[in-house]
Amino acid sequence: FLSHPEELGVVAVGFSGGQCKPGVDAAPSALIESGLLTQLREELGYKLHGDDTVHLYTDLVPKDDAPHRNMKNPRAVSAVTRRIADQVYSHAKEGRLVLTLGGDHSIAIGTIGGTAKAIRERFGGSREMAVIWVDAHADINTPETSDSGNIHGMPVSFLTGLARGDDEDLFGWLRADNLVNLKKLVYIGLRDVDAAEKRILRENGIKAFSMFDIDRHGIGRVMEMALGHIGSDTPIHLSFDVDALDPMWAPSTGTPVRGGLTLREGDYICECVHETGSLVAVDLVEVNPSLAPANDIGAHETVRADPRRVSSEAPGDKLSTCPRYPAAASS
Ligand code: Z70
Ligand code: MN
Ligand code: MN
Ligand code: MN
Repeated sequence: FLSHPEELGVVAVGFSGGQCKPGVDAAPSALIESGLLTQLREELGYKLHGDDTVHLYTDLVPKDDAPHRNMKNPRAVSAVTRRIADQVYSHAKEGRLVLTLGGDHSIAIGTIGGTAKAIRERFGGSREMAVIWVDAHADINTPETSDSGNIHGMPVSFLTGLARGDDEDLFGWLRADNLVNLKKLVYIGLRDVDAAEKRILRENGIKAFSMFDIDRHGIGRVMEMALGHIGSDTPIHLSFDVDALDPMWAPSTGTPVRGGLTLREGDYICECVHETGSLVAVDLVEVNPSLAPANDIGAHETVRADPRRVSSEAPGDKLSTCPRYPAAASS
């Protein structure tokens, strides 16, 4: 599905407004400083497109951004994801593989919204894109079911039309061509799913492979089943939340959950998806270098960080303890 498989559109998103813990906005710089793009260019031979800047989107963050339908920073997240959708769309429309470095997982509203639209335009509405969502969490709360109000726990509901925006600047910009069919969504790695989310998964018959399934069948069989569900000849957007990995391998993330994927299982998922030849976009999100040990370890090295040194002092998720986004601009 790529007209230029050797070309990579890179979007670096320094945005953390979808949740309450500062630091996830520093991930793209940390990943880039640790040599990720150089590796892609020099070792894997990709030709990289896109401006070399990490986008902070501070110009898009409104002064007043009161909670709306229980969502925190709703206008900021809406405006930023709308811009990201344009950036990702313009790469995907050219037939490039798109790599987005987050940022928290709310940014997937933009990345997937952007690729879904580009794929529909390039191949027609009958070739519907699939999404493989690798995560400890389902991120499918609606604003109404969410306990935290953090939008990084809601992107899938907006992307599948389970939640609808209202005003243009409150996710109303999402159109039918930005959305993903619930039947083309597959989860891998789930182990921390809210009760309301479980109901949503069940009632909509959404395909999900939890850690239980990986233990039972092994990652090889799970990938066969996941790709079988999607079907061949279907473009795939891989949205990879680093917290899918066990904190032993990826401690530098806002919500580490024990009992996760090994590094090798995580690698295997990515390798299998790449091997299909149908991969059109990848997100790497929720890396939070500030939650790594306080030495000069890069996000690139997160997988090697000592799990015993994960910070437990990050602010909680209650509305009252969530600093206004962005933390720096409010003073
Ligand atoms: C919870 C919520 C979440 C990541 C936490 C948690 C969601 N279901 N996602 N950390 N990456 O707040 O909706
Ligand atoms: Mn080419
Ligand atoms: Mn997530
Ligand atoms: Mn997660």
